[in-house]
Amino acid sequence: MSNAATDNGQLYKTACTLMPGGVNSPVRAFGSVGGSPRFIDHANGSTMTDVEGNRWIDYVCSWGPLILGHAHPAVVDAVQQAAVKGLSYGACHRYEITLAELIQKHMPHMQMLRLVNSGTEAAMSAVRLARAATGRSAIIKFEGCYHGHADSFLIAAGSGALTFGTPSSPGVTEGAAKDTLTATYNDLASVEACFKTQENNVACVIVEPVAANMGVVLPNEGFLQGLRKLCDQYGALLVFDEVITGFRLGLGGARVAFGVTADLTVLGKIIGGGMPIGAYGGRKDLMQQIAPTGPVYQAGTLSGNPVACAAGIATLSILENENPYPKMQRLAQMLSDGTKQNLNDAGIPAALNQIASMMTLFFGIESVTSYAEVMKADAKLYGRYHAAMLQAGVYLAPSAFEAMFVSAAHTEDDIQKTLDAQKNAFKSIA
Ligand code: HOZ
Repeated sequence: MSNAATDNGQLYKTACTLMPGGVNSPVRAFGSVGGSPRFIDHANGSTMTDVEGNRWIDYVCSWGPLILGHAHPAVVDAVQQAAVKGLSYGACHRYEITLAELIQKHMPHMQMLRLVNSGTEAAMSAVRLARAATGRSAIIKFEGCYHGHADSFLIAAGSGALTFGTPSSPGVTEGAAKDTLTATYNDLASVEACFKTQENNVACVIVEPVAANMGVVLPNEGFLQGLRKLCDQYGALLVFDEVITGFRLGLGGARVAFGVTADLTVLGKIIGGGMPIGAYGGRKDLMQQIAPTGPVYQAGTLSGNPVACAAGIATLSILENENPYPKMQRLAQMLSDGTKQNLNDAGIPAALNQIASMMTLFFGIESVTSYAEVMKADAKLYGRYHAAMLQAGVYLAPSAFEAMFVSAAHTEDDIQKTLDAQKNAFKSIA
């Protein structure tokens, strides 16, 4: 049977006959960095091992959910215990209440929330609610920000859409495109200009408080506060997409990190501890407009799945009880300081954007605070760097426009090994 193959090349060949590009999500393909994807056999702590026995220190961490590392024993145990009690009920259960309470404890502005199956679903539902609540149809999003693959977000989108050169995807209707206004991240004047084009018709501004899908780009001082003000001035809702930043910047997310409170917040990734999940929530008066208390329809067979909730509860409980944030911050700092030193030694110009345990290295440019600067980064050089690091036992995102994550399972030894590998990688690409 082909799926018993222990050869990456053979598996990729078979996968390509079955799935577009051999993958189930474009960002997993190695097209933009050269080469072909590795097929993972197992993963544990900070490492992943492929079917050929190659082992890597992993900084993708499943694109963010694995803040505790791969297969954390307490999370696996919680999943096993939940699974034997039933994989899905399509009915109410206690796990969903416990998870909602845990989220709300740290994000009290999510006065009510709804659990769904992915970040895409959560973002698309939050925007539907914003439109219904305001009676307006347009939304403002930012170039290079990614909110999942619903039609209205695939305009100037980040992540795989940017990596593979289709930031505005075919298949999105003119109507959907017309209702999505795009502004420039960190540029409040561009947001105000969008508001002015459709003065009384903007339902919401949706933003990643720290952009992380065009690589990590930090909000300038006052940017998020400025968005809050503009939304209030023009009667629009502010939606924070915290699918990546939620429980990554700290337990309280962007509200605590930046002191700005959104009307609606979108979560995913970490709150499911590696199982499929998403959530959206916010002001009670808004959330009560969701069916069945209100007329705004949104539903899901597997929403609030008990096994996913159990993984999320275990993950958030560990984050709360063990507080690994200072450790992750220290390791991320060690990685970022060491990387800057290595870049300097190799004479490679680059910008390194870091916040908490997430970062992105942009080659060929000194500083990156905007989408325009992201687009000036040397993605080809990143491809060569990626290949050299993969060869040396470090698994980085196969795209120049993604975040790299340090988890609580990474160790000082992992970081030192990474920096040693990087020294040689930089020499080979300089
Ligand atoms: N936000 C993730 C990457 N930036 C999405 C992962 C995916 O598209 O598979």
